[in-house]
Amino acid sequence: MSVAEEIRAESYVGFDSITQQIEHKLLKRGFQFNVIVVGQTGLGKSTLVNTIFASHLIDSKGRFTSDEPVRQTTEIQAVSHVIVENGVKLRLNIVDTPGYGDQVNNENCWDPIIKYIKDQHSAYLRKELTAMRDRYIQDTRIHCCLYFINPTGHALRPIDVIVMKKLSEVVNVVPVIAKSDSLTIEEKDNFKIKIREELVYNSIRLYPFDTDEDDEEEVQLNETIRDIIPFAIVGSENNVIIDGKSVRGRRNRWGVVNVEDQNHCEFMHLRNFLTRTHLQDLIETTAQIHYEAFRSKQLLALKEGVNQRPAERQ
Ligand SMILES: Nc1nc2c(ncn2[C@@H]2O[C@H](COP(=O)(O)OP(=O)(O)OP(=O)(O)O)[C@@H](O)[C@H]2O)c(=O)[nH]1
Ligand SMILES: [Mg+2]
Repeated sequence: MSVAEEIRAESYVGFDSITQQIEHKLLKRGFQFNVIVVGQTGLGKSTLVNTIFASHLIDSKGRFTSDEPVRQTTEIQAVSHVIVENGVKLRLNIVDTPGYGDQVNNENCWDPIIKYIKDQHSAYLRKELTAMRDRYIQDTRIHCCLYFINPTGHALRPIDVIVMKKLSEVVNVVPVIAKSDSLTIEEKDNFKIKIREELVYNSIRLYPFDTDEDDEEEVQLNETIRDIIPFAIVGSENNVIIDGKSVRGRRNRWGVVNVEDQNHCEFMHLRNFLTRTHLQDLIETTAQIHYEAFRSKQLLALKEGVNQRPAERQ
């Protein structure tokens, strides 16, 4: 050993193992990821939840093949599964919501959904503020909201604009074109452009947000995802046989849509986006942007309440 090497060996403190320590701790605890699906009735929200859980993420558990037809969802309902991959544990929670839009008066039909999202923030804040707070707080905050758009091929409906605007104030919103098997390739491409234009026109700020950090990798990643959003998806409750293999799909008179085939729809892009490329970022932005905004507003209101009370008494 040379002298220089000897000195290096002696002065080696070993703090570079911190990454392994963090990793070990995180892996043991696992990750919690919460998604909500929102949109007008009958656009395939419940079907997509089932499709996501069935698409190789999880095997043979839950209601993945059903003989019963899907029923209209009547209440906000969470479905949860733990996925383990190479020793990493992910608890995926998908919240299904009742669709709206079939009432004569659809005003404020989105209120229960906004309330649900805010309630999760409020529950988290309450746990954070208790004197004996847990070292690890169970996280039910919604990290991503999939917003279902009717595949009309024309434009967004006024109700979509209103609801997306409201939602984008409290959660990361990612729009998807529902039942995209009903659009031709050209119609789909034009519809995407139209939707993007309308979002800009109505100043609806959706995920991913521009960061001030100029991390080249992140900028690149967000650019590619912006080119795809809104994801044109297809969901299915049933398996079909293609080339002897059983896959999630929809059989029509003129052929079969394979949900997991990237030439047929963008379901796999959406799944990769959620579970591979943007999982951590969605969790982080929820905490740093949406929850932080909620938290500071609540704490400020609390402080004002305390300051006001003596004055009120006079
Ligand atoms: N063509 C086509 N039909 C679909 C697709 N996804 C779902 N469907 C069908 O659309 C109907 C409604 O699907 P649901 O999943 O119940 O819709 P929902 O959005 O949950 O409806 P609500 O619970 O009322 O809000 C069902 O008959 C599905 O089989 C799709 O991607 N393409
Ligand atoms: Mg439903």
